[in-house]
Amino acid sequence: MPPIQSPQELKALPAEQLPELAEKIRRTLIETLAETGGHLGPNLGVVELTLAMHRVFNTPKDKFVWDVAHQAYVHKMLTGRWDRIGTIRQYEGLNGFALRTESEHDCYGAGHAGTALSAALGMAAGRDLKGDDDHVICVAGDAAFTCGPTFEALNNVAAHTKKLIVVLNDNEWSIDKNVGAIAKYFNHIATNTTYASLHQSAADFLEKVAGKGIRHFAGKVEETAKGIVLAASKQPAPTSSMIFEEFGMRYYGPIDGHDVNLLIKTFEFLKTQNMPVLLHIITEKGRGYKPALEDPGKFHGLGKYNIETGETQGTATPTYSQIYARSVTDFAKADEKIVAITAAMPGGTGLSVFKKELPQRYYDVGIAEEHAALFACGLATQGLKPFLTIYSTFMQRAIDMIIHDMAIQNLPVRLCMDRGGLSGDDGPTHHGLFDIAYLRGIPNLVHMQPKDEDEFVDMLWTMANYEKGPIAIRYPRGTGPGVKVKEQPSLMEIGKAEVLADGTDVALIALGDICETAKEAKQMLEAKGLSVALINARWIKPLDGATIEAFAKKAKVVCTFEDHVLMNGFGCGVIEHLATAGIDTPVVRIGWPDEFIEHGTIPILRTKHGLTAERAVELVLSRLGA
Ligand SMILES: Cc1ncc(C[n+]2csc(CCOP(=O)(O)OP(=O)(O)O)c2C)c(N)n1
Repeated sequence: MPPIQSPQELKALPAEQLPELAEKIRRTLIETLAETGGHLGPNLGVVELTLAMHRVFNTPKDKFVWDVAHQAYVHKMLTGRWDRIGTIRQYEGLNGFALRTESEHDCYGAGHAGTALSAALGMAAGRDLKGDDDHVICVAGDAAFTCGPTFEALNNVAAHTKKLIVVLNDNEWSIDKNVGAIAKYFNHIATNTTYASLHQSAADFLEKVAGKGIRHFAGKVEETAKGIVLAASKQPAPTSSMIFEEFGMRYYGPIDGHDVNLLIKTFEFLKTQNMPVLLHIITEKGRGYKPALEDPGKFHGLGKYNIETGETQGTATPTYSQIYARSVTDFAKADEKIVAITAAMPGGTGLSVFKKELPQRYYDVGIAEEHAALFACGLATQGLKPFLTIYSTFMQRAIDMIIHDMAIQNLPVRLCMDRGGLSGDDGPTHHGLFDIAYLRGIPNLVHMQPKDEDEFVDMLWTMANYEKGPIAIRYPRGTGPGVKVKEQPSLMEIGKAEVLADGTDVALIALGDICETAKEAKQMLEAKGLSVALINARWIKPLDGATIEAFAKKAKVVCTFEDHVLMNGFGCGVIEHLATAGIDTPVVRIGWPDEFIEHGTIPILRTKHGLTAERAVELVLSRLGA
């Protein structure tokens, strides 16, 4: 069977060939992602769903809104991008998420969780206002229902449209096992005997769609449904009127999300409905690939793997996330006030170590960064020492909580921002390039970044012992320069930079791991006969004004380095400080330009956008008029 090039081709395929097509899509994904990496498990889980959606609806007229949109690979393949699926997440290749600029079939971009229902509702309301008749279908995973915005949207659905289809793709997993009361609730629905009556209504509605003879078919539906029911639950039944019904949506399900014909018939029915509907489907994350079924967390998203075994390559030196989790867990063993919080990222942040060794002081709150920040504030009022561990890009969700709750009340919450800097292949939705900008202007807050692994642990130790107010750290994805971490960490002096080399012509001031690039620039400038100072800034806030002033006064040009947007970044802080101090030494800056940076490997993107020693040398020399 040749690749499908468009939704029209898919529609022309005889129905009996759909299972074969599903199999082909799975094989393509498993083989391709073994080379490129990517979100394998979620995509293997939505093959039949996506086929059914494209059989019944007509994109781009009809709108598919994918939550997170990490599960949109199959949709990409069926909408003219099959041949490019091998370029996914690579520089100049397909983006790993839905992207409006990539295809007219991607009506809404994403990357962060919990946005789809609100956006889909807005689209439906807009369509209603315009008097159009297209369908809007929102696909959200069970973990999207741990996000505040999803519930805010649910609260409004019934009031704002009469025509919206929401698919709850329930596989029981977020990246890790899904958490909280809502996960339990979905599990009750899926496992409780009351499902039988729900399937009676499934039979009823299918009869309406397909007419007589469907009872026979409905019997099969019932069987299929029984087949997918998980182990019988001893829990009490959920109240019969589902939570979604209370929100004014008609609930259908749960049905087998891998039965493509059942899905097609169901969508044919749902599109006739004149009220918002929610279809609950049960799917398997990693369906069709044993290693992914055995370890759904790992196969949620990963790098290259061996197809036979599912094995991935580890790193030679520990990553910042691993060092973080090991250190904080060790500190917590000696200090019972330390608690760790993650917003659904125990694997990515490394905190699964803390979970395993100190489960009673570990909190996974779900994909709920705003709540996580407030929860940490509450813990801090109780004299505990919360380590709020959230990627820089996801901390964006919690800005108001950081200002309104944490900083104004000066609560000692430790904000630990993994992936501070370019994230690489995930692209613009995931780059951690804004945290300096959004934290720099907040009073009471301390913010820092280490240049290497050993300094990182010293900083974490300093945070563990800091009680005066909120304190933040950013650290990059992956491994650092490989500096060995000493046995006992040392306390650092807050707001004191490290002078790595003295010099009088040029002062290089670098923040974080990009210090390595500054070192290269130093050597290149020295080779041209210049005297070059190198300062490891360490502190974004408070800035070490005295050291910066002293070196700026001596030098003819200052060059700052940061893995952050230049706009309102670290270098801006240096310029601001020097201007206030009346020092007019020119400042040139290395950092990310005022645009959204595409996806690709970090070295490719740093070279393309000028975060290199060569570019620094060029800027410095042109300022010197050399
Ligand atoms: C705001 C935010 N926090 C965290 C993440 C990281 N993240 C990506 S996908 C995901 C889990 C999604 O689970 P679910 O919606 O159930 O879909 P599934 O992958 O199980 O199909 C998480 C936590 C994110 N994308 N956005």
